Amino acid sequence: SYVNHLTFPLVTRHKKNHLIWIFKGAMRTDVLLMSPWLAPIMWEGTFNRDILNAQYRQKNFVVGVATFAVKKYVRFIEGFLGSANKFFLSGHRVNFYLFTDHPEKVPSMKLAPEKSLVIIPVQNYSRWQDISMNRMDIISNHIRTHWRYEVDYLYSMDIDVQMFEHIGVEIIDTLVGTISSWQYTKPRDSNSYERRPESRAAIPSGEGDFYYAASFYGGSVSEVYKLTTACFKGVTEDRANGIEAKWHEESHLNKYLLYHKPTRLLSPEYYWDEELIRPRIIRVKRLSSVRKDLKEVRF
Ligand code: 5GW
Ligand code: MN
Repeated sequence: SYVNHLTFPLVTRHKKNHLIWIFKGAMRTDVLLMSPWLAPIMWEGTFNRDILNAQYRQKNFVVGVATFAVKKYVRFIEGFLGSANKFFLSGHRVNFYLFTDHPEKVPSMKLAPEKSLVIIPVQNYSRWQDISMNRMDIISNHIRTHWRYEVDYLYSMDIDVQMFEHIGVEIIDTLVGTISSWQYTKPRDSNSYERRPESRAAIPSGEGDFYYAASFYGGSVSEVYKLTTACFKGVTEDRANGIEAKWHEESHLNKYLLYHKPTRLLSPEYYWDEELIRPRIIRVKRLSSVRKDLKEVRF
C-alpha cells in the first residue's frame, strides 16, 4: 500500500457496501476500538508509538505512579520496579511513589536517569480489605499535599504485577480506566458490579458499560483527586452503614467511572489476569498479575 504519515487514506476498499477503514495497516476489526462516548480503547496494532512519543515529548510532562507494598507485599517491589523501569513510559519522566510499612526492606535498585523512586512510610492496617480500601484515601490526601505540585498525571497500580511489554504515552489522558480481563470472558450483565442498593457503590441492574480493574487507573492529577475522594467517601459511608461493597474499592471505582466516563480506556492488555487463558485478541501481554499464594501472602 502507499500509506504513509502524510496521506492516510481513510477508506481504501469498498466491499458489499461496507466501508473498510485503514490506518497504515494498523486496522483491527476484531476488537472494539472506541467506546460509545468516543473514548479510544488502546489495543496493540491501533497506534503508532513513534508519533505519540514525539507529540508527548514536547509537553515535558511528569507522570507519578502510586503503588503500595504493605506487609508481605514488599516481596513484589523488586519485580514491579525492575519491570516498570524498563517498560513503563520508557524514556519519559516518571516518579514512582512507593507507600510501605517496611522502608528498610525496599531493595536498592538502579533506575533509568529519567525515573525516580520516592519511598513514603505508611502504617499497616489489621484487616487486608482496609489496605486496598485505604489506598483511595491516601492517594487523595497525597494529591492535596504533594502531587498537585509535583506531577501532571497520576496512575495508581497494584504492586503484585509485572510488565512484559511497553506501556507508553498511549495511556496518558484526562481520566483513564483499564477494562478488566474478566470482562472478556463474561457477558456484561453477569459481571461483578455491586447491585445492592444499600451500598454507595450500587449500580442499578441493566446499567454499566465496562467493568474496570482497580489495579490500574489514572489520569490528570485533578481528575484522579476527584475520583479517589469520591470513591473513599463511598467507602466511608458504606462502613458507617455496616456494608462493604462486593469488590471493595473496585466496586466504588466502577460506580464512579460509570457516571464520569473515562476519556480513554486501556484494553485488558494493560492488566492481564494470569488466572485466565489468553485469547487471540490479546496480542501482547503488557502487564499481568503475579501469581500469588493468597493464604501465604495475606495472612
Ligand atoms: C493483603 C491481603 C489481601 C488483599 C490485599 C492485601 C494487601 C494489598 C497487602 O497485604 N499489602 C498491600 O500492599 N496490598 C496492596 O493493595 C498492594 O499494592 C496490592 O497490589 C494492592 C491490591 O491488593 P491485591 O493485589 O492483593 O488485590 P487483587 O485484587 O489484585 O488480588
Ligand atoms: Mn493485585
